[in-house]
Amino acid sequence: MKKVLFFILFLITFSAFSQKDTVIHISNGWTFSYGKDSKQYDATVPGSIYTDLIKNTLIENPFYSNNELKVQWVGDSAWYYKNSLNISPDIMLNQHIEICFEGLDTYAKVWVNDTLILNTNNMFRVWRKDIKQLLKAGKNEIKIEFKPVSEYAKAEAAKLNYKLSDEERVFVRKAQYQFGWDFAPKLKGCAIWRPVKLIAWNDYKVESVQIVQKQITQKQAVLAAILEIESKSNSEITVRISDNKTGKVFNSKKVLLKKGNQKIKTDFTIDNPKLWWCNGMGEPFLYSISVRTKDNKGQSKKTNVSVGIRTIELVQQKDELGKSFYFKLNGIKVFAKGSNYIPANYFSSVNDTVFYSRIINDAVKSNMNMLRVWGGGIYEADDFYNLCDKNGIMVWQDFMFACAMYPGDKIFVDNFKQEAIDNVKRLRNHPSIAIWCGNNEISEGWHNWGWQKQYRYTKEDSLKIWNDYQYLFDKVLQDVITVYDSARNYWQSSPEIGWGKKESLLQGDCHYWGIWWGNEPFKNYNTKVGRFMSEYGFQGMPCMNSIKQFCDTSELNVSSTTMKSHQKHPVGYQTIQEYIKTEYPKPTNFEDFIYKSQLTQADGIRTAIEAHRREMPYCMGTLNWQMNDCWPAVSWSGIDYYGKWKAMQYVVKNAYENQILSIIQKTDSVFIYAISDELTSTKNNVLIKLMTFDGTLLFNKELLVDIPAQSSIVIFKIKQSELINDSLKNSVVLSAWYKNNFKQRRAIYYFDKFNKLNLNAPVFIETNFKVYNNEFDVIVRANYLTKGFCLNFDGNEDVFSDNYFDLLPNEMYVIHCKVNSTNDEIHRKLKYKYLTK
Ligand code: BMA
Repeated sequence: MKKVLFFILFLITFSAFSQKDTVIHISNGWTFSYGKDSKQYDATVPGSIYTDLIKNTLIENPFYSNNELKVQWVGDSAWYYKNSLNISPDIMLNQHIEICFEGLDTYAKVWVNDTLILNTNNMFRVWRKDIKQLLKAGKNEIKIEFKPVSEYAKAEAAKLNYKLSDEERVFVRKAQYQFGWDFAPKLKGCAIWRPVKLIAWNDYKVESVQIVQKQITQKQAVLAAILEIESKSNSEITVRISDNKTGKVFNSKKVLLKKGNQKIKTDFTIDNPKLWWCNGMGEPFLYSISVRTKDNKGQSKKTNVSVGIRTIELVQQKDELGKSFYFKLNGIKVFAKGSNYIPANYFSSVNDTVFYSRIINDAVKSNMNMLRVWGGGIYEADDFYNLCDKNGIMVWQDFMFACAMYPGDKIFVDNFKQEAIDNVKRLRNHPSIAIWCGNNEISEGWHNWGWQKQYRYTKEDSLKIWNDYQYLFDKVLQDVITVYDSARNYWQSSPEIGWGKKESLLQGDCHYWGIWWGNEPFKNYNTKVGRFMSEYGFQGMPCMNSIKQFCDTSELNVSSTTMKSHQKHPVGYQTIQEYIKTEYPKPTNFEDFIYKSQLTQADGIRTAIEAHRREMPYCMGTLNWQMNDCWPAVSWSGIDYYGKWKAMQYVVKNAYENQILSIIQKTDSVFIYAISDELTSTKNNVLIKLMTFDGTLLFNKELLVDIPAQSSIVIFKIKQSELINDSLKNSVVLSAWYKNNFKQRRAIYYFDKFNKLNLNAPVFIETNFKVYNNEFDVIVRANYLTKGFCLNFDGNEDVFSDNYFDLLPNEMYVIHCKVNSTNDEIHRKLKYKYLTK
């Protein structure tokens, strides 16, 4: 009897608990049209006007050829979207029915049953409206009109008596790269780019849940759940915090709600907390915390939050050289290794998840622990940060401003303030977010790029523009962070100081563009090392297979219309060619140009990363520009739009291993460094060899070295004259590797530029295969030093564990390939190339 009673009680409690807000996704049934009454076409929501036009075969794909030019009219036109909402009588019983647009890009008017409910002006904001009074049971109509952004930008520009920028983008709160960037086309269309929902609720609404970490020790984490609640009356609710995995209730308490908006705080503790660590330092452990409210009517509302318990702080301490700039995770210094990340897909929508998984997976594979979400892009969707949380990728999060001065009028500032609030509230529970940063390269631009002269500002103009800047980033944004996410670090602008100034290497973060933009040689990376290198980069071509996806075979050369339109840097090809020339023989054809551009890019990035890591702890971070592409293009990326790795990405992966060796020549001596990000000291045997290119051993040494935790030390130093005489300079190779770590690519050093090396073609190159479990190993060996060895399987170069490496004479090198293939197929499809004179 007792059991039955318990069961009935359980059922009642359960059904009572299951009453909650009703959320209806409005994703099906959308259509769009060009003119108000013209023909309707199927639309995908979330999506964008460009992707809708492509799907309906109304325009050609703007990523192909130079179609970008043919579709500019899309961004200059008005577009209309509509849908009908079928509301059931049940839903109408709710006291409130709210429509929520998580992203409207950008100037949209929204009508429900012919009543105008919204007039939007910011792609990054969430737009909500209670529309209960406008709805009826049955069919309802929703209509959206998007106006082109230029109209608004022009009107805003005309209000100022000085020119802020040549670009209209500064007036429009829309992803800045969509107005054209040096890696992106100009396609400034409109979009319902994030989900549209109806939320039906009664009595009270939980607007947001924030989990605050108050104190963390090994024994206990003291946390608080802060619920932002809008209540329609005075009432009582119970707040219960529990662990979704174990069911453990951390706290349950009754609270009185007052009519109106309020914050409810519930403290709770987790004993012996498992901490969240970044990739390479430990497990990124996540708790799944349930925050549930229940009122006297039995109505319950639940929010799940993934919580990573950790402390993360930005440490800036004065020292004898300047000021440190590094992150401490759970009290331990972290050397940040990563990349700058731009939108994964030009036309962002929730479908980005596929792109996100691939990119975060690549970040982990590349031994990264940090990505910087760059300020000319977008605040990414929740899935991006969920994946970063899960995989231990820390995020440097810019706000969406880049490379220009912005308006300071009240409407603009208030609009941005709400954008900042929306996004900070949405993202603040993610343990991966390490820092909020105000903008990309505005402070640097203002002080160094000559805008004041270019736009002929008077003293007053300059003062006004700079004051507006300071107000936006030092006051408005700083206040938003203080109120909504006070525990997180805030940094006004990346970088703090421009790369032309020597102070940029002494404090703050640094974007070093002396190489590429300043045409300096790669060797300058060795000396231009700041405290935290948040940008530096060099372009490399995408691989041939990728290029063929957007370029007709008749146009496979850098002067073709298509190849020119997919290179957005004004002197991009020229710069690549100049740098290739300094190290390599002139490319013989387009394919050879692709190959040598990739090797050149890889050389540069390797030089930079190793230099940054050698200078640890002076330098505590290296984020190359850039991880990915938002469309198929020639750019600084290591991974192209289709996910194909360039040579650079292999270098990045190897150079970001926790332990590496690095060889460098300073004046008359050669230094070998051991660099370790391990949290404990290690003992390693290091082998050092000097060989002629045909394999004659000239010098051989084995060292047993103690490498302290998180350090960079010189383990071997020798005068060049003791190692070789000048006549051997161009025919020997010095190498060093950890004896017990074959995974680790060895450090290789040449005493001359590649085009001066005395290279002969190897007489033989052997390739053997070992096939097992749908994968195979390739074992290669050459009798002569072979540079830039590059394998491809059926045209794909990025299916291997390593590629684009140098083969030491007679060395057996094993490369793993994750392709299911037979011996026979491998024989036919496995090809390789290497550098020849
Ligand atoms: C960096 C970025 C971008 C730009 C890139 C390459 O400084 O912040 O603005 O695309 O350089 O030029």
